[in-house]
Amino acid sequence: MPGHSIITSEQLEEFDRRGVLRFAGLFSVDRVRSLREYVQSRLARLGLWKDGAWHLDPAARPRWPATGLKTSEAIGNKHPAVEALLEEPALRAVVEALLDGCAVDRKMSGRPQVLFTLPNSDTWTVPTDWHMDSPRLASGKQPGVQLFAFVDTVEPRGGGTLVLAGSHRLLNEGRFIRSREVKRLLCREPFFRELYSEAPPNVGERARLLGRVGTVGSVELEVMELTGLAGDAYLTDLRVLHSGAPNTADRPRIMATHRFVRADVVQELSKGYGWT
Ligand SMILES: O=C(O)CCC(=O)C(=O)O
Repeated sequence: MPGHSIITSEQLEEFDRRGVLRFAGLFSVDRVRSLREYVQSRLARLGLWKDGAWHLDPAARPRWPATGLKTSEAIGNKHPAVEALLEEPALRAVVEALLDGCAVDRKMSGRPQVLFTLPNSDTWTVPTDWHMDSPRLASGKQPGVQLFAFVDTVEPRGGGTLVLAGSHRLLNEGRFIRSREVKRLLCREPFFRELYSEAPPNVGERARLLGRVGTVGSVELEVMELTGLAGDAYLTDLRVLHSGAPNTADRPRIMATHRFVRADVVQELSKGYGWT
């Protein structure tokens, strides 16, 4: 199968089982630097980046869950440096392997998006707004994969996305299920009641949920934080539950995401959403 040589059979097995795979240095230094410089140039207009350093006014610091800026307006994604992420040969090969050679529907997949969070909290927590970016399909097919790329270093508690490894294997029960129904169904399980629940009232106490492992039926789950160096990336199954997280670091979190939707599920997705 073309592209498979970039991924070992152990990695493919891990992706099937956990729905999450890490790729250190997936992107070339130059490609990531171009994107980082584009983001910095946009933020320079707002006075947040100047003379090669961040200038963040503590008095104007947003408070989690606010991220500080409307990223689509302040940064945007209609720029060659953002779109160029998709041209990375190693990324293309990895996606092809994870989709078992299936074509990607470019229209449904849209453009990559920058994920940006200003420092916005002193206290780190595991949030409650777990969601996924694709429904469960009646056919049980994997709808695609999602890229989470590091445009700059993201350290632990520095705003990296949280993912629930293994969650893509839940609720594949032969019917179309949207994200909000997934939440209702999963809350029957003690593991998920705690993950989705606002209790305990002190949000800082929820930090202990990071690394939490559990099982639902035969499915093993683990709460993970995505962290890495510029150029590193994770690929996740599009059904994996994930959440934004507070940024307790002293610099912004800059990542990028892209959803690769399989061409062979577009009809089923459209029908399920009532678009056709
Ligand atoms: O890391 C984040 O800000 C969350 C990203 C997210 O939920 C998504 O891209 O679907």
